Amino acid sequence: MDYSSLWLNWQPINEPPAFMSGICARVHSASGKAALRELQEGFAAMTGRRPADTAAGACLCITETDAEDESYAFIREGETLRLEGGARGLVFGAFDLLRGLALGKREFDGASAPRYSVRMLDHWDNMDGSIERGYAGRSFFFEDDRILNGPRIRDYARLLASCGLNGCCINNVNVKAEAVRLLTPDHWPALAELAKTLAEYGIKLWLSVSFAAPMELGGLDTADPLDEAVCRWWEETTAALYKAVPNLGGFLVKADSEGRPGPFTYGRTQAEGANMLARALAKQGGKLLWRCFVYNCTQDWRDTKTDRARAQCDHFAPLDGQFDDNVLLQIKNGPVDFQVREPVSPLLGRLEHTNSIIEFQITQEYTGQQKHLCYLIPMFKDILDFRLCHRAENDSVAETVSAVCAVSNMGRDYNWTGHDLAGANLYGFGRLSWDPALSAEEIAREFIRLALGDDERIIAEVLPMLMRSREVYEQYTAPLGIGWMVNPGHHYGPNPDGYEYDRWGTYHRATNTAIGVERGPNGTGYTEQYRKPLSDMYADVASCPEELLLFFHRVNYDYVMRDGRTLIQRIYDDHFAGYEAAEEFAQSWDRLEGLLPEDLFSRVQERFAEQLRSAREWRDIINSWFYRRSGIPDIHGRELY
Ligand code: GCV
Repeated sequence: MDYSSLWLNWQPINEPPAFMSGICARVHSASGKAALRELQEGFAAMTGRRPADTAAGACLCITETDAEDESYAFIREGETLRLEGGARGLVFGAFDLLRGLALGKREFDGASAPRYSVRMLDHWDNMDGSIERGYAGRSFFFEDDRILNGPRIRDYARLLASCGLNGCCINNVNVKAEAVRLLTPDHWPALAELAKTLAEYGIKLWLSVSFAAPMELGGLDTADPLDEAVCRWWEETTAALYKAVPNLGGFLVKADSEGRPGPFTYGRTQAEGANMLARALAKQGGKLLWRCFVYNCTQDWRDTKTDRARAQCDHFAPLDGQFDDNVLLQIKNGPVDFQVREPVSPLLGRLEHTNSIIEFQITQEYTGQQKHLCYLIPMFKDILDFRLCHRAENDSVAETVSAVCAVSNMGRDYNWTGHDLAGANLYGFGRLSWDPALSAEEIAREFIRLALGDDERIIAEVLPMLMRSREVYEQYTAPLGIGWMVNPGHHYGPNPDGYEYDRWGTYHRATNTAIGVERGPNGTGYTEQYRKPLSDMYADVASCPEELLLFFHRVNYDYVMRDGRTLIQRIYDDHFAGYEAAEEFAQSWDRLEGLLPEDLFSRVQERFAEQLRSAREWRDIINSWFYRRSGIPDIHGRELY
């Protein structure tokens, strides 16, 4: 096989329970049969014996019910275990059972259902096979403007289902070139085949579409959402598409964002644009995911009134309640763009009557591009647990959103995710999407044991590394929520002024005495977009969480932090400490030589070497840049250039 099986690499287990000796199956659908096949093959790998096809004696009985949802239940009957669920439920249940067995669990009982009904990966794949912000090789969905299918797609579906996901949007939200034509019958037979492969494992196919498609494909001279011919074109196209590809989840749209077409061109609101498409989809039982990443990306750096962080709330909060039920507003976890540290998007707490889907990014665009180790699940947990204060209780992000998605980190590389340990982000996102109450550490431990090896020595090295990795990455890159400071375009490596004189609205506005944008009531007023008491907490520099100090406030370099250090000293200290921690990671990994497959060991070893090189570069460039700006030396006399 020319790709790894990640966490689906079942190994022999100790003391297999009696029910593993046989399987009695009452399944009829393709998904029910897929679940059965997974169990047969999984049991065989774990016990060394193919389970008997039997109803007698201790066995596993799987029964497919008519339930449409994704829930399943384990019921114990003496030495026999029953697994019951609808077609899709059985798939998730089968993987849950296999995972449990592989992790040493022997007793199975009770029901399980996912927290969200939409749990998906967004791929930014282009039909020429390239991937926008892809760090794991080319697309496995597309090549040469064609749709691919086959064993790798089937294994992709298995991977998604086995960690709890149930959907994927296969093409880039920047819908260009051939991808516009996914809405033409030319591509539907291949889409239908792909949808079928995915559906076997309970995965729904979604498509990104261009808001201007009626003009690009339909020969109309407008894409105005209130134009009758435009509405008709979408309705007819959507109906025909669903006829050809019945299992479609719906559409994902990036409109009026970074040059993409949208309703603003016609003086229409985001709600008018979204509802028009949603109505075409509603007739087919489809949903519309409408992205809120709408901001002015041509801001002049001299314009200090416009604040990109405010944009999404400014555009969407006033429209709360105006979106149809099958619209989910897709909101990035932070107000700007997937930086290593951002506050939670205030828009999440401003929608009382509108469905929302939170968008995470597991492709590591700004977090080391799968060359650096950065386990993102602790950060996702913090975000999901964050209380938005829009109601007295049940006000966490996890309890507020109706769905979750993440920008995929997968590609055609042998290990799927570029860095072998980046598989933990994929696995972890899936596990959280099913059950946001799981802890980041539990998930990391599972991933290590399933994907790397069930050996205490491996866990002892890798677990602390994963758990610290985000904080370490944060320490040696842009400090305390200021963000950016990366090379423009590809976004890898340090460049403190890289975006400063550009048009993207991501300024730090550093002078020789201070840095940061003031976002309190006397500044851009961004803090006011939060509910109280959050708005007050963020507005006051004294109560603002220090890790976000430079996101919210403009601060002098000699500002004294809570522990008595100056801001500048904190920046120097973090950068030296972050680099040292990266060194420890590389040494820790080296101790695993001989305990892991040689190819995996050396692939990751190479990544750590690059992480170290890059961390050193970050440390030196950031520290020296702050030193030259401020003229303040390091109190410990370490080398600044
Ligand atoms: C798909 C950032 C990325 C873009 C991405 C955009 C988005 O700006 O750099 O590559 O485009 O976000 O989320 O739409």
